[in-house]
Amino acid sequence: MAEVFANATQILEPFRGVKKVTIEEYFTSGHRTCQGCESALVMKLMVKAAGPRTIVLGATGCMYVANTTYYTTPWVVPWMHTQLGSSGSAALGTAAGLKALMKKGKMKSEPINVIAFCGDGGGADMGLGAISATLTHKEYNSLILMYDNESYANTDIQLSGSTPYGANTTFSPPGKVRRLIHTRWKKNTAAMLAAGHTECRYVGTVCASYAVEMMNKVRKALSIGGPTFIHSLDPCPKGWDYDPMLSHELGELAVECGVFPLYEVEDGVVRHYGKTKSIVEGRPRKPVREYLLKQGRFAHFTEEDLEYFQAKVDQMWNEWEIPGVIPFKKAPAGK
Ligand SMILES: Cc1ncc(C[n+]2csc(CCOP(=O)(O)OP(=O)(O)O)c2C)c(N)n1
Ligand code: SF4
Ligand SMILES: [Mg+2]
Repeated sequence: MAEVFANATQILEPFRGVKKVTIEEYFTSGHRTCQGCESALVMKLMVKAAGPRTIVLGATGCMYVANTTYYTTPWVVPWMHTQLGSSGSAALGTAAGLKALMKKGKMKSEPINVIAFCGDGGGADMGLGAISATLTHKEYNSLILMYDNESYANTDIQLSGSTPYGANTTFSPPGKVRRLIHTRWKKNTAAMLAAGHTECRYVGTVCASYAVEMMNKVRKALSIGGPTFIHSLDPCPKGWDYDPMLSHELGELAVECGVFPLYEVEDGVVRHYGKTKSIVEGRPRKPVREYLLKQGRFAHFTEEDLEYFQAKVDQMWNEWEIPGVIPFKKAPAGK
């Protein structure tokens, strides 16, 4: 009788420094993403961290379209496209399918990583419900990675729930009568998913500018068991309108200015990482203007807009219950 597939995951120890990172690549040449595309780097690091016994499922978006030109693909591991809002369903269905096949003895019983990625449009907006459902099914191991380039980039940079306040997109072009068309604050997606799914064992935020940390979070998410979620902030030269050589620097600045905090929530415990941790411990944040004014999508910002943006970011660090993560506060006693 076939061995019954339990909830075993691969043992993926963290890479202890850049020199220990494995050299094999599972996302190679054969894609046609823009020069300086940070999301392509995220794909490469994500699957390098996961290793060869991995299935990758990808929702519609730049990382599907630009990576699957007819007759060519950069994916070395098995890869499948799924509908724009379906990264959650694809992750859960694939994990459940593998488990059933192994249980019936129709395939060898072994831990196989299941990773489903989605963009911010596919994850923070359209696919949020399916991701939420998947994060409650603790008997199936999978990782959903949301690569956040802060727009519906593939269809020419429409604004999403992840687009920053005031940014110029094809749906929010600044005009003479109204300078700012997009005046909603960006969703706090990772923390929302962590707070709302108390049995999900791992939620983390990453940025490929901090590559080893990013890969180690992927390895932890795949090893811990059950469904997990990672939110990656990805500078996008086309949508953010900057010189492609600045991608790495902009990722660093997003963290150093406190716009994008790096943290994880593991079994209900929040841990800040790297420069975010230093900020929590008192290191001054860089002014957000250093980050915003390097990007053409904020070129119309006035001093007043920059001050508003700075004040909102200050609030995250000075007033939130858990800095940069959880905004709720308890009402004072008796109120
Ligand atoms: C249901 C559905 N609506 C619209 C589209 C058209 N569409 C394809 S890719 C895309 C943008 C997706 O944005 P995001 O998830 O942020 O990924 P990105 O393109 O930014 O990588 C859209 C709207 C689609 N494929 N399916
Ligand atoms: S539009 Fe942005 S996310 Fe899409 S391929 Fe170009 S750089 Fe990458
Ligand atoms: Mg996007």
